[in-house]
Parts: sequence; structure tokens; C-alpha cells
Amino acid sequence: MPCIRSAQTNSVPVPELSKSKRKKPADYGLYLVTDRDLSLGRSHHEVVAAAVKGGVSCVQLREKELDTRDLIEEARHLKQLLEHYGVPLIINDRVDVALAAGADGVHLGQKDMLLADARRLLGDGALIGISAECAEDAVRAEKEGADYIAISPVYASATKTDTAPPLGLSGIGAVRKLVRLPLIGIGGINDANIADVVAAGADGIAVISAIVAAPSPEEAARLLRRRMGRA
Ligand code: TZP
Ligand code: MG
Repeated sequence: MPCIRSAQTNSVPVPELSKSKRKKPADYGLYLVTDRDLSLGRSHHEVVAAAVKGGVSCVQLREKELDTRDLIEEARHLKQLLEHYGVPLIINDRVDVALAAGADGVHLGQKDMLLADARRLLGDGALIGISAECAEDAVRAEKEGADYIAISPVYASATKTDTAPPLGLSGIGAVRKLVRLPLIGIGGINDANIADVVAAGADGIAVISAIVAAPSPEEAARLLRRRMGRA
């Protein structure tokens, strides 16, 4: 029986592997995290292209289900698109995928690869973000050399429910006093509350549903930008 397989070669140009020591400056202001299930049948490429036109300044590819080779291919497609706009691409969880796809960095949770190991593999030029659910997580991430901290959940979110209790605005304010790294709020943030989260001390705002599930991701991103006062 012959076995039928999908493409065994790369269909997207493969970038040179480089472990640059120079970190490119990143703008985490409006940070989009992808979610295939919430994208109303649209591709990541379509959603991300529109969102960037609307003002998204950083993109994280978050895919929990895709096979590794499909994930690398997806990442390369997005990298090609985002390179054009000068917007960094961060890969959720997967240091190997970030390396293979020539992405700008990774985003790691408290149970993912240790920051020091990721740094050793990716080099000083990579952007490494850490998820923090409390002040201790945030302070440790800063001490260990993270590039930014995503603090969550700010509010309860239907997109991710296996989280710590929401920190609220007072929680953001408390963590803000303890770390100097860029602090990105995530969880339940939308155009109605984004300004409050910024006022509480967040340098950037990360969203999933407010952009990917919107009828127009471009308009949604533009409105979020306007509301955060950084159009
Ligand atoms: N991490 C903490 S909350 C969350 C993640 C990935 C989900 C955020 O999604 P939404 O739709 O912006 O609330
Ligand atoms: Mg993770």
C-alpha cells in the first residue's frame, strides 16, 4: 500500500538561521495573539494582515493543536507578511518552531521551557516574553532576563478559563511598581476597558477575541488603538 503524504518540502522560502546578538527594538503597544477557533473561518494571514493595518504592533502565533511542520509553515507565512510591516512575530511555547521559522522570539508560560534554556538556544537577539500571574512571577522574569512580561488575567476571559483569578486594575498597578520591563496586560480586554488597563500602568495590551473574532479585525485594532490613546 503506497502511503499518501502532504508536501515533504518547504513551500515558503526558508530564512537564513541567525542568532543575532543585537536585539531589534519592539513595540508591544497593541499585541495580537492568534486563535484559529475564534477567527470566524478566516486564515491567520488574513486576520493578522488586517489587524496590522489597523495598528497592531506585535503578533504572537498561538497554536496548541497544529502538527509541528504545519506550525512551522504557518509561522514562516506570517513572518514573511510581518517582515514587510516591521512587526515582530513571537511564537507561543515553541522555541524549536521559532528557530526553524526565523521568528523574532517566543512567549513562554510558567510550565514551558525555562527562560535561561530558551535564551541559550535563541540567543540574546531574540525577544522572550514570560506569562506572569502574580507579582512573584513578574519579578523573577525580570531578574532572569525576559524582554517583556504578559500579566494575566487582567479580567476574566472566555477565551482562556484555566487561569488564576483576575488581577484587576489594582493588581496591574501593584506589579507595575515592582518591575521596569514592558508590562503587557492580557485577559478580557476590549475597547471598553483598554484605557483603564493602560491607566493602571500597562505599557501594552494583548488581545485575542477583541480582534480575531471581530467582523473587521482592521477596524477593531484601529478602535483599540484610539481608545488606548495611541492611535
Ligand atoms: N492568557 C491569559 S488570558 C488569555 C491568555 C492567552 C486569553 C486572552 O484572550 P481574550 O479573548 O483577549 O480575553
Ligand atoms: Mg505556554
